[in-house]
Amino acid sequence: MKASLKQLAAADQTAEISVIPEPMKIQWGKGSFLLKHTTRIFVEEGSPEIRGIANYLADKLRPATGLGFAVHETARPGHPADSILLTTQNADAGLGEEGYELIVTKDSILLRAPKPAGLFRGIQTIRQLLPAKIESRKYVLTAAWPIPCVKITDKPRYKWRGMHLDACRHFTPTTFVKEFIDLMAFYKMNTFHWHLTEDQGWRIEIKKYPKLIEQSPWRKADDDSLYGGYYTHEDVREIVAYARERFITVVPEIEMPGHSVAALQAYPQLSCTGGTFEVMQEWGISRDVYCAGNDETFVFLQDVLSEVIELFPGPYVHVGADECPKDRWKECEKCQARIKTEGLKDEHELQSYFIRRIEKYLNSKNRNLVGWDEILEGGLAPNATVMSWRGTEGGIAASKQGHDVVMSPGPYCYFDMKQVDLPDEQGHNWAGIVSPEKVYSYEPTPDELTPAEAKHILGAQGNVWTEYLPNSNEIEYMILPRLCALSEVVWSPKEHRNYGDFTDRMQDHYKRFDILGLNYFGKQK
Ligand code: TNX
Repeated sequence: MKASLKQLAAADQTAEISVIPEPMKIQWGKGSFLLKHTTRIFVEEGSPEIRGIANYLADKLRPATGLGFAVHETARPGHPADSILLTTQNADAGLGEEGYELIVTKDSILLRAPKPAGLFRGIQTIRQLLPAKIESRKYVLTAAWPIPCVKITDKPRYKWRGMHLDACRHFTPTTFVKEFIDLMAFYKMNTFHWHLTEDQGWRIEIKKYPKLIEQSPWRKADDDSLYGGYYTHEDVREIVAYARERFITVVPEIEMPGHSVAALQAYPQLSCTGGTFEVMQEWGISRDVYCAGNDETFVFLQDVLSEVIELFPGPYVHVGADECPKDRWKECEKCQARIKTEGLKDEHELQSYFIRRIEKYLNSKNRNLVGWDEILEGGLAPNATVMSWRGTEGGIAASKQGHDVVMSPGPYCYFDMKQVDLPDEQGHNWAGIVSPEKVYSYEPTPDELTPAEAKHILGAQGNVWTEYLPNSNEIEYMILPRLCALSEVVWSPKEHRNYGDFTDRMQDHYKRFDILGLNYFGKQK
């Protein structure tokens, strides 16, 4: 078995390092670079983006150290002693979009990457090489801020390293969405899947359909008061920009044809029965869904998507498509007429027709459609990416058909499930237990795929459904440390994985969570 990071450090008499996700390659040096009041940060000349990354680093280092960290531009490839240089010059192109090389000597630090995103990922490594107290937002009186001498060459194993957040079952304020994104960034995750519409609440402003914010975000609470919230266009732009600065792509999810009662409450003419409806107060699956025989449904959804596309520049739009009961369609004249005129076999093919029609629209706007694995039923839309949640079979089938896949199977990636089998453990979803160790053991690329099919596995994602997670404290508890475990699954080389070593390294991260006041599984009360 491979020696753990801790053993290697001990053998080399260097400082212990606890980087998560574990880098691809580490060579150990002796001694440390010390951050001092004189330490400067240099960036190559003429790149505002890299300057932005340097400012992010300085902002992270300043509060605890109380040091200035002036950021300077330099035209020279080398850099003076007592400095940190961020550069894309002379970088190994083989490190790709997000890889980097970090060389720490007693004199200086060189962070080099072919692309700015790699510099940003490398900065997370620098942060994690520093003592845990660097996370303090208040000044810490300390003798020194050492960064161990080391040479790290690193790049991710998968390109979709995702976290999903259901902002619908309970509205999630933007302050917490940012905290969630910060945690993703710290663990080098790069895709934030934002679940924005549901039976129990519609959470995104659509200017063309004002009732979607006047009515659809609000459900009756037990005391008859209205409970909910929504994101304005301005809020969305702020979150997208915040994520962008952290090299995280936001994938919005607009659910269709099911999980759409909150929208139908405001626009009941888009249902098969005509309503009336209430924004759902209970969890579960509704039989009332968008009518697939009514062209108005498609006009509405395309209008909604056109505003969504304006707000989210990323290449993907998720359209849900999970858990759509076919009861209403079976009894609806318009849906039955559509089945006839389109020559469809049954209601599954009608769902497939629905998704294909939406995909055509999204593709015409240069966006890719993502859907939960139910989009396989009745035939896949030609360019769709499949998110496999009901186990891995959907993902396997889709990749065999030449479609891209994101793996997110319940037994490994559902962070709304309990982490241990204790009666008072948080998470009330299903009967399953998804321990951090279970997450850590996950292998996103199924054995049965050929190398060509395996190329379609873009990566994996952790899903946070919030039926039983009403606030940020509970969400933190559910994602920590499972997010950390998943980050290593999707970033680090497969051969490096060692759960004992991971839990050792987590100890340093728990200290950081304590300093940041974050809740987590295993926290001493
Ligand atoms: C199934 S996973 C759902 C969600 C629920 C989740 C947990 C998926 C695509 N759909 O609507 O929140 O189970 O109850």
